[in-house]
Amino acid sequence: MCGIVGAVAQRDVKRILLEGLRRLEYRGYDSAGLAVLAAGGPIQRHRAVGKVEALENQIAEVPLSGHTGIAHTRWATHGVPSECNAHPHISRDRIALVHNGIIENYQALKQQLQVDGYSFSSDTDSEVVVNLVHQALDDGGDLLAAVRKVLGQIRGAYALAVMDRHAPGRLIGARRGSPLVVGLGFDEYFFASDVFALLPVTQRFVFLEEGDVVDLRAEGFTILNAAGEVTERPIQVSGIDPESADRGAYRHYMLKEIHEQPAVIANTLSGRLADGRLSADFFGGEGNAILERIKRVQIVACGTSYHAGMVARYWIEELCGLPCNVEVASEYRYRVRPVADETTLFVVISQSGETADTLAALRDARERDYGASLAICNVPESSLVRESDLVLMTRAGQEIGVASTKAFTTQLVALMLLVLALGRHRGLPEAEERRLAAALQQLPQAVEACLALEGDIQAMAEHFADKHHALFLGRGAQYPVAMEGALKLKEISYIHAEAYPAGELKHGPLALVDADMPVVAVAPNNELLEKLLSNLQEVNARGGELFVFADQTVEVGEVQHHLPVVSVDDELAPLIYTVPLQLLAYHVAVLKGTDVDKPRNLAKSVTVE
Ligand code: HGA
Repeated sequence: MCGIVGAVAQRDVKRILLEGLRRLEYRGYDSAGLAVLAAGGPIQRHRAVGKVEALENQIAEVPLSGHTGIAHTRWATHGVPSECNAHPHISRDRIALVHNGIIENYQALKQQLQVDGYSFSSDTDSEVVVNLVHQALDDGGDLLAAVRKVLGQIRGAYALAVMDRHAPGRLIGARRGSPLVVGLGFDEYFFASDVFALLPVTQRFVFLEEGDVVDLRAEGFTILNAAGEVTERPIQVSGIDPESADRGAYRHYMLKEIHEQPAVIANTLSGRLADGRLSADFFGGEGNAILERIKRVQIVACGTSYHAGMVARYWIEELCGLPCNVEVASEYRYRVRPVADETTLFVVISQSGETADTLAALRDARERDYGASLAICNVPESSLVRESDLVLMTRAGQEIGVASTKAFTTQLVALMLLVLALGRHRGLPEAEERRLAAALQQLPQAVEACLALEGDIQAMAEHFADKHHALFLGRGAQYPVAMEGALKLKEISYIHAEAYPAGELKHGPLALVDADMPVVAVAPNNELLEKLLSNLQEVNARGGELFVFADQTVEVGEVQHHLPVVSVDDELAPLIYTVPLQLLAYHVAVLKGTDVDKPRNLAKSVTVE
């Protein structure tokens, strides 16, 4: 959330900053701004409410250039989205700053700064930082020392970049709790919240660690670690294709990402199965030694990743016989005494690997007596990956749509691979492992078959466009699938949607059912089917309008809308039934005319808690 870009170069940096912002827009899009500096000149700042495009339009006609600059795309935490709350913030025409994160003690600092004569033009927490830097410089010393002093005064989470009118050709960056990378060009250096922002200008990156402060100049950069010592960090070359963010012929990234699922699922499986089983060196010797000791699994995640964890709980318990607990990260991290022991595997799941709550939960867990930590993640360079003992990459490719789709299904694939690995130590019969491995290999085709339902789902969506509420039902491992379907609908169509285990209907939600409450159900052909079908008849009997996605071999009885879904092994049905629900949410949102890829109030990569 909130995207930062900074550049120091021999050439004009305006275009670099704007392209970076466009690539970071998934992190926040309520307002955007940039400030550039040319030697001897004033700080030139422009800010606009709305998307990066609004900022581009604003500066299209303005003569604006500089060799040093910072830019920001905002997801507001403190203060409404408005031009005066947009970053960069400037203190007394001298210091400019962009910030991602939350300054928790900003109120006390603000009061003191006001007493000291500083005025504020925004409601943000960030503005205290820029004024503090100005004050520290006024007290004497140089920009780096001033920023370091201020970092000692603020509490909370930040990635920030600071520019001083009196120091053209220099930026100071710092990170604690929010991501920041350094991009290395030739005689030009950059900051950004992620590598994607900088791919058009460099493939070489340094990933900063917690507490790092960077002095960036056109000739090079210096990193000080949290202890203030000059530190070297490894340079990594990104293998990401700079064009991977292309939407192609698709109307929205979300639709493209839904259709990419067969390919990315195959990618996530690639090289991980051999001779019809999990490949022997899947986690390597050290990983296997860890898994051998595991007697319990604790999964922690947020949002869609949490739903993936909930599905995995059924698998881990049923196939491995291991107790498994799943918890939302923002809850887990503040539990006073979660029960940890060295036979428990602590699993964190996050698409970006920068999700603030999940990362904090991992850091907390590392202080406790867990046996080992495992990250399931889509971004190899992320903090989550770097800080976990074991890693399972999802290989979904860059996901731009804020509503997660391919990241979820590839997380489920990764989790099933984990189940097979755990199962090896837990007596999962070889024949079962082979059956599941074969089913995994069939998945891309099965997902293709679901995608072929799109025309029918598009027609179905018309029944939702004028509704205000919807219910989603599932049983067993399909309950989290129903939750994920409801979340997708909420996120992008703004229709209030709730998910229930179908058996819970009569304990309350049935009271809501009438002709204005569409009820969506997912019905694979398993031992819970008859129970589910009875629940659906309870809806029918009360005049509810049913939309059922059922295994193609199932006779669903009397329901108004029914689409047959390809048969797969029951364990993998959650993956398959997710796809029609994604398409349903997508087409409802398109009919409602919402901004599908950038739904209101949300942003991807939730780096604030
Ligand atoms: N607190 C700052 C930055 C918000 C942020 O990083 N969001 O992800 C603000 O509200 O402007």
